Amino acid sequence: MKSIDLRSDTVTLPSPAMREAVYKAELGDDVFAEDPTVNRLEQMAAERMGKEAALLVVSGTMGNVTCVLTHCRRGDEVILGDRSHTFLYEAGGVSALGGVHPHTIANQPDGTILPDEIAAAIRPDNVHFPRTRLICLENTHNRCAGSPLSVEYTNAVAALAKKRGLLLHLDGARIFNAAIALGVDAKELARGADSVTFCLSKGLAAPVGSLVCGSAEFIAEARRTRKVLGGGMRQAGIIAAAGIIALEQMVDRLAEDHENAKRLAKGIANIDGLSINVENVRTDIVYFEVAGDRLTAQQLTVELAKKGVKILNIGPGRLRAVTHYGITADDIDIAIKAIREAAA
Ligand code: TLP
Repeated sequence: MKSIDLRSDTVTLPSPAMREAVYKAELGDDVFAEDPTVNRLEQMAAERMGKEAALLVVSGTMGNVTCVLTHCRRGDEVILGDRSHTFLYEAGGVSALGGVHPHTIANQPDGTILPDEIAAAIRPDNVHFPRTRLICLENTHNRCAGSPLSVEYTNAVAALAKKRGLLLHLDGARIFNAAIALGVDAKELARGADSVTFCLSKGLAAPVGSLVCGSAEFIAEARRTRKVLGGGMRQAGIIAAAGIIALEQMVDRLAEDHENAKRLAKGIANIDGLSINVENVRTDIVYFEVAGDRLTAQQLTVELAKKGVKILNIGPGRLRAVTHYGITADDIDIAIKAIREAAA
């Protein structure tokens, strides 16, 4: 029985071209900035995001915490969505490691946080308050249906940040999914941000790594933060080699994942006992709910696992499936059939 693992796009395995590139990678000591493969990947990443420089980090979590700690001092405040990955799923790193105070604003169903609410959350200069320093956005927005945030929206928040003397960080873990869904260059989505992170190890299928991108001055400081976090790596070209292939070969194919996600969503919409908003599915992430009390999300995931299909129960009554490299349209049809049987 073939396992169809839809828990996340992080489960992707490296392509044959990546394995070959890893084998052949030219290496050096990256803490001395002497790994030619890392240097090349960082240059490519900066170029892709329209920034001066980039820094390879281990993970998206490390990228976000590196950026927040580089932008903020202890006691500063960051404004971010209440369903953002940085707030929900990064072990409280910005406060645990940086002493940075999170100020959450309700995420709208489309992943935005409203500019008026951001403006209202910015603290006046008063000895009682933390200093507002940074705004964070997430694109695509994982918990909000994998929604892509538009160029116009991002620019509006960037303009607000600039006007109020704040910085903007973009968690672009899946920024290429957003770019493909919107039909724009990823650069345009990153233009207004002072820093942006994107991940190699999600839909782009590399085994490890994320890139932090920004001005040369910011990246020099971020390099120091990365060192503090223990993230100065040595022959990291082993990681970067697969990352280069990810950028060269795996970006355009994300469109296929989006089509498969839509196919899955349409299939789920026809299954009794489940509810889904098909229109919300615009990238590779599919959320759906169990309707009524006949079946729990937990029962559904357990039954599905017996049929070789893995999805995530993210609780109460809510499930997530993510399409990715290695999952075909045929796999989606098999998964739909399994979900129908399990739901029955
Ligand atoms: N997301 C993972 C889990 O942690 C939930 C997933 O399976 O979706 N930003 C965003 C928007 C993310 O979705 C993730 C990972 C990260 C940052 C963190 O990346 P990693 O896992 O590389 O630390």
